[in-house]
Amino acid sequence: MIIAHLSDLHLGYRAFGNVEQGRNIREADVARAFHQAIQRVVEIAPSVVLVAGDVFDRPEPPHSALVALAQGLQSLREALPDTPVLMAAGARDTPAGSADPGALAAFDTLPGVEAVTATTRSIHYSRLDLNVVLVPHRSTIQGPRPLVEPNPDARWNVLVGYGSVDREKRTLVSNALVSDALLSLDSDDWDYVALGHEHFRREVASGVYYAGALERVGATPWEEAAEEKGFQTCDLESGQVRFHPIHGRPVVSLEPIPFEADRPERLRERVREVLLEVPGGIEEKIVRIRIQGLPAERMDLLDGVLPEYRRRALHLEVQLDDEPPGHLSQDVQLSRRLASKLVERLAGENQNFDALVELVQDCLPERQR
Ligand SMILES: [Mn+2]
Repeated sequence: MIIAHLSDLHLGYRAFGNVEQGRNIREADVARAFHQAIQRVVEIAPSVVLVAGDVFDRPEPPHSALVALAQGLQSLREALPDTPVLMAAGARDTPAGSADPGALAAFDTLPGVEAVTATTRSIHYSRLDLNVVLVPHRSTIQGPRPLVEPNPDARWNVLVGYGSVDREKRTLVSNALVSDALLSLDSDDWDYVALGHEHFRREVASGVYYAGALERVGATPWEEAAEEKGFQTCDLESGQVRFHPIHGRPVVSLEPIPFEADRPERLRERVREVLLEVPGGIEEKIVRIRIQGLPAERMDLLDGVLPEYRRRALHLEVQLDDEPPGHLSQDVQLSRRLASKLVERLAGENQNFDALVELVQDCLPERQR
């Protein structure tokens, strides 16, 4: 029995302000990645399709995002009429007001679709001998703590959840750091755990996976430039997991160019060289160029060189790094100091801040090793 695991679709995501035929180009990219994924799912024909949160990019998605989701669900229904689609809401799908179910809840009314947005839901498919427990974001931030148990009568038990993982305790941690809602991810209990929230695909514990986002929808796409995006399938009988890449818009993060103060005119040349060296060109790509040691008031040195490349790329970001190569930048030192101060202060506060303390500690360079 094959299950498909998608997450972090972020339908309705918009960035960079490039518009084509009235539509934000990145929003169209994200919708295209979703439809590509749906086509691939149709070819694979799994027994069930799981979406582990952040279906939409924000709690009030644009209408175009609702249409994109409805079209995707319709394609699945037509091609795979017997395959249930099970979605658990992520933080992005969850409005702040607890009485507001969010747009995703409307899709819960469709036959063959479960869109779980408020409380944890357990669904048993006797035809498939499968039980799926879906834990939406809201059920982890509002008491009482969700009751999450496998069904002993089912051959297959699958958990779908949204949040961060505490690796030591093997538990799912809510992203609302004030709550201590935890649930066990013990692999003896579950045949597969499908998680959402992290945009990088990875196996966090045996049988516990983040499928990652379908496109580079984070605030810093550069950090995901080399990361493949897509979704995952698992054959529960053999335990074989497969990743299915989705080809979104290319993101290029270029090696930093050191500014030579004694030869300022060299900078334009270097910028041109670096941009021309991009394999396949920069056309229609999202590109970041970094320059080390260029004082912000000397940006005029780049006058005349950037517009041409800005026209060719979808987006060209110029980042000034004041870091001398090989040293810790001022910024890093500053965030390091901030992190230690936060830890000191929060340690004196009440226990609800444990998770926050942990998070800040994780940011400290000492923990990164
Ligand atoms: Mn997300």
